[in-house]
Amino acid sequence: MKRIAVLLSGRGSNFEALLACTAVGDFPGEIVVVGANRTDARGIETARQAGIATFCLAHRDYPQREEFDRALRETLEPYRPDLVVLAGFMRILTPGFVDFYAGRMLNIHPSLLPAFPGLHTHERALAEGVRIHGCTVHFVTADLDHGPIVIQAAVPVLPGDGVDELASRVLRVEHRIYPQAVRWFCEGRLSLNEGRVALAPSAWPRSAMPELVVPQGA
Ligand code: NHR
Ligand code: GAR
Repeated sequence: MKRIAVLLSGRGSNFEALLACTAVGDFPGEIVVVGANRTDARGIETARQAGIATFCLAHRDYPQREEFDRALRETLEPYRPDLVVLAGFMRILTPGFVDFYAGRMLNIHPSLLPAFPGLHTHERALAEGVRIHGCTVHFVTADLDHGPIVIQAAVPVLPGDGVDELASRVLRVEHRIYPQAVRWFCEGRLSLNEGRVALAPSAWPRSAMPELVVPQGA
């Protein structure tokens, strides 16, 4: 069982989607802690109600990014995470922090990278008039939003879309691909080779996958 730490800054719907997946059946990982850089993050309340350990470290209390990141790492380490999941986490992390969790930290970004790194991706996609938009799960590296890509999902941009319509269409596919990527990581199937992600085949023959086993009497 892999130990998962989630970092978020707000609503936490990606955390909720992951929680729903880890809570059922044979998921090979468990969320051991949820942390935020703001005390008012709604995702922290959700985690508390689910009985998960939480912490808030207000980045405003740390004048230097390095100090905040050191405190973040010191707070996370007692939970011995195998994987750090950024789920709507809004602070850029320093190279020291990123290197410490190299190969074991994932982010979901609301665009089809390498298009639209950074913030305000839906506004920028609409302004460019792209017909296809989406989201990307990638390993986090010091190069912001440029780490090795694990999985992407695309959605159409439809006539009449505003930021809210587009953001919610993207969010629905975020909730599907992020738990999938985390599952692959926890199954030990993701590897990094020259900056590219490889997915090893499942150890289970398809016919023996638990969800395909028909119970007696069904
Ligand atoms: N850190 C590193 N080193 N590398 C990445 O790829 C990271 C990262 C930290 C967060 C998420 C990312 C996204 O998916 C992420 C990826 C925040 C900003 C940002 O500009 C940019 C990208 C992402 C997250 N943050 C401002 C800052 O000064 C603060 C903005 C705010 O508080 O609203 O840190 O989009
Ligand atoms: C998601 O759309 C996520 O991709 C995006 O913020 C939203 C968080 O929603 N992430 C970023 O923009 C990172 N800079 P959630 O809190 O409901 O998961």
